[in-house]
Amino acid sequence: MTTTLSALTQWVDEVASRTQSESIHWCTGSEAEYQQLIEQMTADGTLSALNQDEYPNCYLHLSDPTDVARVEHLTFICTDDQDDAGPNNNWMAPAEGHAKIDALFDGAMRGRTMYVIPYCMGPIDSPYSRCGVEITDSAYVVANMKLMTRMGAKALERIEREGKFVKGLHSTGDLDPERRFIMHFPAELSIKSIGSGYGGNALLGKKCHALRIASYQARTEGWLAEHMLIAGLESPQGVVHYVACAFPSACGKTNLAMLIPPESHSGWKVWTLGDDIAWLHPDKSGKLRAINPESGYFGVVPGTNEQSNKNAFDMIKRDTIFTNVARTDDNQPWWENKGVGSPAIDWQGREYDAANGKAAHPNSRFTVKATNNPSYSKLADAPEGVPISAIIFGGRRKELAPLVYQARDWRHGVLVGAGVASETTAAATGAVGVVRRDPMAMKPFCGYNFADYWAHWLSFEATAQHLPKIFHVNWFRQDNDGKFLWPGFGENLRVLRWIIERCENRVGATETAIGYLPNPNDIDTADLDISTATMQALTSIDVKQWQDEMAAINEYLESYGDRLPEALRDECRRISEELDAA
Ligand code: OXD
Ligand code: MN
Repeated sequence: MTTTLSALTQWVDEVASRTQSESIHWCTGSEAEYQQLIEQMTADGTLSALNQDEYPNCYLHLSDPTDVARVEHLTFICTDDQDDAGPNNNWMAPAEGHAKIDALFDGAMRGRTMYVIPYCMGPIDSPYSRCGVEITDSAYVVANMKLMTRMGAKALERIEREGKFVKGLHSTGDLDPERRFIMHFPAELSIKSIGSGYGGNALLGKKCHALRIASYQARTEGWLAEHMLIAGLESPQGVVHYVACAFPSACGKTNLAMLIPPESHSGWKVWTLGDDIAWLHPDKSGKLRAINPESGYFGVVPGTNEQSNKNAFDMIKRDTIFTNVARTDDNQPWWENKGVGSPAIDWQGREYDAANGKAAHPNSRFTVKATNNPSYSKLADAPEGVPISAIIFGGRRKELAPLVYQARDWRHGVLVGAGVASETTAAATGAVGVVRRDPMAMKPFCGYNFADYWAHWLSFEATAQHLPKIFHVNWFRQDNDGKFLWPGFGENLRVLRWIIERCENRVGATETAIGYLPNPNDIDTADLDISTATMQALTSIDVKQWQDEMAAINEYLESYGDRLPEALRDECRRISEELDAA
């Protein structure tokens, strides 16, 4: 397979000559190709087969121990004007960025095969989808891209038809963290990544294309590329509402997207459309419609068990690539809080010894096709996407943020999103558990200046008539002893029900300075072991704490200077004044 598109041939030739690759493989995306890659990687030690009786078609990859998460400090947005990248991004001038990274690509693929992966982000025939081509020297990346995207011949046909595609160049290089960079050139629709073979650093369709480059494209084209799960909530009466939820990395998006209704909610169903990324487009009728650009999940493994996420637990029992988990003595994958089995070999391939720390890396992952999910929604393949009733922001906050509240309107909702903060997790390198601002859960992923991004969000008020209602949730409130106040997981459906009822104007709420809070009795807690006092605590605000929070949000927003939309400044002032008056 080659291509009739001369821009693509020319780029492939240029890369081959710079990187000195030994051979070129054009990926067809066929099952046979996938199996051949798996065989090749099990033969050369990149993968090892797991227990095929218990985990058919499952394999394990152990990455370099210095290459286990996204590297935000080595991720750059290269725009002519530094202000276009904004204080939320590391910046380099495009010429400097190219020069720096091209020098690392010189000869980087000597002796290696260069894979050309045409892919489509989104249903292959959707007008909302966008295509790209990733060139990589990693067979592991090819296999993951096969699971995560619509990859191969059909995508190439679309690329040839459209003539436009995002160029993603990747090499694992020598894995030296000193020679590792992830660079984005939004104006050129191009990405260059070297020195890592891990997740979002290397599977360029995901964070690099579907969020950083896409958010930039979406701004000029009038849509939104967001770090959001998409799920359909079906009531016993058969009414389905679709919600899009933005939570920072490793805050339970996958669990929520695959939620299993608790026994008390028989008749309810949750359908998964996506667990990480949503592209939202206003349609002709003024509604926002969502597609999931991905076709698979790259999910955090530790903590996945029969109770927390049975759908995922079952889904990853076959056809899954595991990265950096431990193994039992009969070669089954193992991770902390799996609930069964015990580790024999840790994620670094050593005999398990508790003195060495966790058996599975906290950011160990599964890669699996979305169609393996028992709650997979066929509408995930619908070219027109699904209409979104509610946008839900959230974060991991021990205190302050109530279980749920609703923004007054779109403009206030944009402020609620801009003010999202969360405790950091193992999904990125760096300290864990520190509260940081993560507006719209997009801090690591917005491809341009946040101030312009908020202005873009605000602009929808003028163009779309039936915008979703906006909410904020927090499943992670703790008491003074560090005990979670809310049971979480499947029980979160109770909160989602309140959200739907609000969307249908079927339930009242208490108006406060920060938005509409549920009357505690309106959240159904039947069969839950939760006291009235706890529900009161979860559905009320501490005015003093919120005054401090608004001051902190204001200070954060002001750090964006003159580009900060005046509407956000006004919203902030309004809320602070109302808190002062309360
Ligand atoms: C992810 C992340 O891998 O957000 O989805 O880090
Ligand atoms: Mn994510």
